[in-house]
Amino acid sequence: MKNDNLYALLEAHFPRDANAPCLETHDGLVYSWRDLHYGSARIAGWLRSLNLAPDADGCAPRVAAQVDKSPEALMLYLATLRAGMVFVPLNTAYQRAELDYFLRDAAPAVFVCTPQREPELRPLAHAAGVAHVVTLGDDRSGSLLQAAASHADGFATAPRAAHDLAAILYTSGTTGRSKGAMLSHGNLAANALVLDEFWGFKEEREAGGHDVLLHALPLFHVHGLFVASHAALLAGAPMLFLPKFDARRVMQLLPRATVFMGVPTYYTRLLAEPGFDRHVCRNMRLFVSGSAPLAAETHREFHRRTGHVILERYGMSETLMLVSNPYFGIAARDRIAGTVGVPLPGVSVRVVSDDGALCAVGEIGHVQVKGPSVFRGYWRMPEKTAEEFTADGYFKTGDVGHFGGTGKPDGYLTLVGRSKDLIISGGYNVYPKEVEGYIDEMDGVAESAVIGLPHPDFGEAVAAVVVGKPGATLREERIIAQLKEKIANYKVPKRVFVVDDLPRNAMGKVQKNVLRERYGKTFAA
Ligand code: MLC
Repeated sequence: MKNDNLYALLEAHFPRDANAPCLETHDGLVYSWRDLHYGSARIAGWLRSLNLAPDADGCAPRVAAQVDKSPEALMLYLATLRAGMVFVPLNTAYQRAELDYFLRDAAPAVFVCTPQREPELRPLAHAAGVAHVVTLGDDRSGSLLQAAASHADGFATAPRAAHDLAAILYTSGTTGRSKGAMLSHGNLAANALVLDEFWGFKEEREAGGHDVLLHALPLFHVHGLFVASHAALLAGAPMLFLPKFDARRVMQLLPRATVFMGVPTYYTRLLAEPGFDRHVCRNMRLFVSGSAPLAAETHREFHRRTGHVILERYGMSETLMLVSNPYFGIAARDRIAGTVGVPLPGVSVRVVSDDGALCAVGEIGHVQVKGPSVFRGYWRMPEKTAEEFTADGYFKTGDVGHFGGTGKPDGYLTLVGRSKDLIISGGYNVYPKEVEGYIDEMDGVAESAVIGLPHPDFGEAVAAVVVGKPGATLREERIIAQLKEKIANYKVPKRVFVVDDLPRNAMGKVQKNVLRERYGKTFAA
């Protein structure tokens, strides 16, 4: 019987030569495909040896990880798939309160953290009910690999059905409470396969080409963990694996690569490097941008400097990739700056008005989607899940946009805004409500409004406008310092403005548009 475990699909695509390079690290270590396969087998063997039982509702045990990027971190993900368990990757920037919430909510049986944070996080995890806490450093240190070392190189990948859960990815919530998006083996496989074709990996492979992916994204979100890693694993393409994005390092390695994926900040930082030119990009076939809107100006400047047209695509944690500019036909007219492209094969995208009626071409409305990569719902939040789907099964993305429009082909989708109050900073989503909650509970604070302001590096940056209680003296540095202790650094406002009152409309609602206008030039280049 066919095994729909995602690992079985990936493994079937590994190159015949198991000694070929699969991962090369920043310090020159080379891992072969055999190393990846054996390494993940040993960790999977350890996971299985724990004899973990599924939950009462049949859900497989979760493995949560907050670890730095390394080949072993990728092995841990693959091992979790192989063992038939559910992977819960956590941003390394998350602080105690955030982790406490995720661990209680996902209720993992295993939590993997860095050796550095173990003294702080082990008690937190145990208090949250996690039975097994192990560590993994980015230099092959830690108790996870020690425990895995005695397990066999071989591991029979657990049989899984396509609808079985493979991963839970936390996305910040509009209400301030994060939600876990449940992705199945089938969701991940469908998306990986469609991108393999749509972005030319398959054709390249069949033509005897040799793709090399320069992987600079973090491993705890959809973009780096799924889109980029799956593309390379399915293509049998080696990855130049950087621990984090560093423009100079990327420039040094680009001549050895054929594919690069990043958030817009990566592209603006590369363009800021004087030596970044056609010569550096001479062997590249594809640059992909996503997770945040790519400025049309960056798109054009990149083309001018390198001769390459960035391929912008659109997706989210709940849906994986949905819409993409075309790969085939690489003329600038096919990849249109400011649009996210056309729906991927098998994905249905519609734009509807407030009352649910289909919008005409060029008319702005809510973007809704359906397809094989759309998630199964939010972890243990059936009401929230029901709210976010229409009666006919479309997921409400929260993005606002239109098809076609002036000078654009009818099938191309352009995003113009969001119906939810959301900031995207350097490719990370920040919900103002969550940050406001932390500010409002500080001593002396009466109320706050958190907004996104244009930022030359991060696209948008978080800022807060805060009103003090009568007699209280609030200081910007103090508020920022207090927030840094509580929430991930990318959510912390880069500026805090203390004011006497917030502008409100006739209904008493804070007018964030007025604040965005007032402070709009704060981060001007
Ligand atoms: C870091 N900082 C950020 C930030 N990243 N602040 C705002 N927004 C961000 N994204 C903080 C740092 O902690 C530091 O704070 C200060 O800003 C400057 O740090 P830096 O050294 O410049 O940051 P750096 O480490 O270089 O990180 C920036 C970055 C990184 C852009 C390289 O954020 C990044 O890799 N982003 C990619 C995010 C991503 O993978 N998104 C995909 C989501 S999946 P201080 O105060 O300590 O100085 C998804 C679905 C889809 O959305 O469709 O893809």
